[in-house]
Amino acid sequence: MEKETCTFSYCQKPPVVEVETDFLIIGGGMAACGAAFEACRWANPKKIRVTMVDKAATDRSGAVAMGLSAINTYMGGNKVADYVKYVRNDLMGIIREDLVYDLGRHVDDSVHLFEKWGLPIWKKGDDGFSLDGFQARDAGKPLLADCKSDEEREKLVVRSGKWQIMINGESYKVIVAEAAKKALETNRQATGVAQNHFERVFITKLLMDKNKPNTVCGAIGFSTRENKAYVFKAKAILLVPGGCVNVFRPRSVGEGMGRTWFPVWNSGSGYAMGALVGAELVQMENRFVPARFKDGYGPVGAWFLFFKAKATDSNRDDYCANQEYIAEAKKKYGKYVDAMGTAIRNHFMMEAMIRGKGPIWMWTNEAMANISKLMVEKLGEKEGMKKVKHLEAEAWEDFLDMTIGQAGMWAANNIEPDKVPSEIIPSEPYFLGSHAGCAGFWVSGPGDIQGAPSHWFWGYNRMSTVNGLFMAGDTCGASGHKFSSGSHAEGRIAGKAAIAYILDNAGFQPTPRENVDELIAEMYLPFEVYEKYKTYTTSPHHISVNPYFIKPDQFQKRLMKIADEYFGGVNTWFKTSATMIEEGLRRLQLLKEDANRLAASNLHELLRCWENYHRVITAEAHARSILFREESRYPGYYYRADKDFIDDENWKCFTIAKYDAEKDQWTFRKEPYVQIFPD
Ligand code: SFD
Ligand code: AMP
Repeated sequence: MEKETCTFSYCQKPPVVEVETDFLIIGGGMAACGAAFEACRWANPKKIRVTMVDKAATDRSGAVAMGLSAINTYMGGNKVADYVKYVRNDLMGIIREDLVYDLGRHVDDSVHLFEKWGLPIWKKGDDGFSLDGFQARDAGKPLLADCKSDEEREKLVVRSGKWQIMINGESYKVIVAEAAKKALETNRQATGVAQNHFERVFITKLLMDKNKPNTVCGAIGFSTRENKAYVFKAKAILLVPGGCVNVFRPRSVGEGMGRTWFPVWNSGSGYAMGALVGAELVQMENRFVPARFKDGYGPVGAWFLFFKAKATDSNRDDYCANQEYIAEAKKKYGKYVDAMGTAIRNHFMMEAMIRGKGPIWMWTNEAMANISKLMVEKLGEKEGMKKVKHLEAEAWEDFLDMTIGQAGMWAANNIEPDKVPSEIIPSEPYFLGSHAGCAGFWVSGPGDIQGAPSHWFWGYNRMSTVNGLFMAGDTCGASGHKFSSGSHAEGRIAGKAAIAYILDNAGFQPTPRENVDELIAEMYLPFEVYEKYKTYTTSPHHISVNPYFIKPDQFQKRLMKIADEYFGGVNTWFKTSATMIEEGLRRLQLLKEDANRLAASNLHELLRCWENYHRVITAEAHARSILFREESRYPGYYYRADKDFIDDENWKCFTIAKYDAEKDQWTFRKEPYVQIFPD
């Protein structure tokens, strides 16, 4: 089919807003807010301009939009080196220990700030029972920042697990965003710029510099509310648009489509935009398959760890303790089975289901009964039951704070979690670098961790292999288990390093190599295609068959079908093979070609077109990385059915992927893994 170009012959040319800044933050989530807060502190005295651009409204954007009920990374009285070991175990032995240690030593400061900014954090009462954040405040419990030692803090917080603490987190994101916005406002006043926070502007591509090789110098995007294109010029960029959802067909189809665990608006922009300018990716074969309450996607962590609920197969057996499954798994995956990390737990859950022992039940009712018994024993009937009622409310709030849909599902299905168990299941795969996954970019480490190879540090912490392009949160690879607090802390680390980079390159004049007008025309191509061909169908306003274009919804379904069936989605119990991936890649190539015929009838669809374009690149990076790595490193997340084993001898290494956009070619290399902290 002939290639389409946009000459604005059919659609209207948008006015172009040019923004000159120094440090551009792409995204408005946890990492972005951390970066804005930290960068402005260093930038303001030097009159360095900081700008944040978010596709949504920052108060409720990103993964924390609905809120959360736990902060999953808080060191407190724990040792940072133990945190590194925990992350290494959970991520099947391959992590950048320098990055993880660096994050661990900084994360608590972000948590202390959250509390100062107004986030209610649960505390232990004088009777040893937990107080929620408001009760703790009313009881005069001190702020964590005001405690004298980590030991004192450790005694105060309510741990759900070793690393997690409980919060009243409905307004978590609003609180974190407020601090970021305030910081940006101080920067606006210090530098005198008219505007430095742009909401509802979707970034589509990064710009590379004409004069300095391999150096980023800006980004382009469009407003999702008005007919306006944006060109940002910047000396350094932090690329933090989160992870990627909806590459794989979700379990929720039909009327449930759109319901997922990770947020649908994290659409792979980071992975794609970084890849397109040649930044090296790492561990893109990794995906996260979270075990979740079925259909509502409610997270299970608080139920497992805090309420101490047990999960079993339908015979009431603990599938993680099944000796037959363990023996079989050990033959293939060796010592990694003993760690019983998140992926391996999934593996055993599926072993049970495949043998006809599904559904898998989480015994929420028994957990609540146990808690009631304990409370009544300790406090007597009246006081005990009062505490139980409060905890029951927390159990509901766990989801009202975080995954409202789950509370809706329970209500709609007549499920009272204190009376009946609920079904859990491994959901569809997601790409992320901040939760129990480690997809992302290969970045420079902090440079001061003894034992880290010297070539893992190239001057600026969290800078990718493209000069001036920094990563954090979901986009910083090989270093998961950051969660919300760690993503914020990592944004701060990267933000500070980016300001140092700007100061060191003070004379740098960002000059885009590309013809920006052409890029804007390309950005609006889906409008041009739509306007040009809309009369070729009798129902142009419907998602209908048109011989000349493909609507984003249809495109997304095709992508999901390819990913699900060929790259190991729920359809095949996450199993794929070299030959399946090769066929999937052939189909993906055709889809990439058809991306030239994506059509948008309004701004919302234009957003959908670009999200899907970003998803396709992310999907390709993923599939090719699985193909390159000739083993099954993450059983429970994915299996190479033709190489269903872990092969430490050949594959205890990082997988580094690089894309050459001009040639449309991917290259791969191995980078040796280095253990820095002892077992
Ligand atoms: O229960 C563009 N997470 C949890 N973390 C915890 O600490 N505790 C929990 O309890 C957690 N759980 C949980 C979590 C997430 C979700 C969705 C649920 C439950 C239901 C994980 C954290 O939330 C996550 O690790 C961090 O938020 C990651 O931070 P970051 O900054 O990497 O991503 P983001 O916050 O999603 O922000 C992305 C931003 O980018 C914007 N954006 N902007 C411009 N142009 C584009 N092209 C863009 N594309 C995206 C977004 O709008 C957003 O602002 S539990 O499961 O364990
Ligand atoms: P989740 O709610 O499943 O996202 O998990 C939140 C946190 O609890 C993460 O740090 C998980 O690694 C941890 N977690 C969840 N389930 C378990 C479990 N069964 N055993 C140990 N840790 C868990």
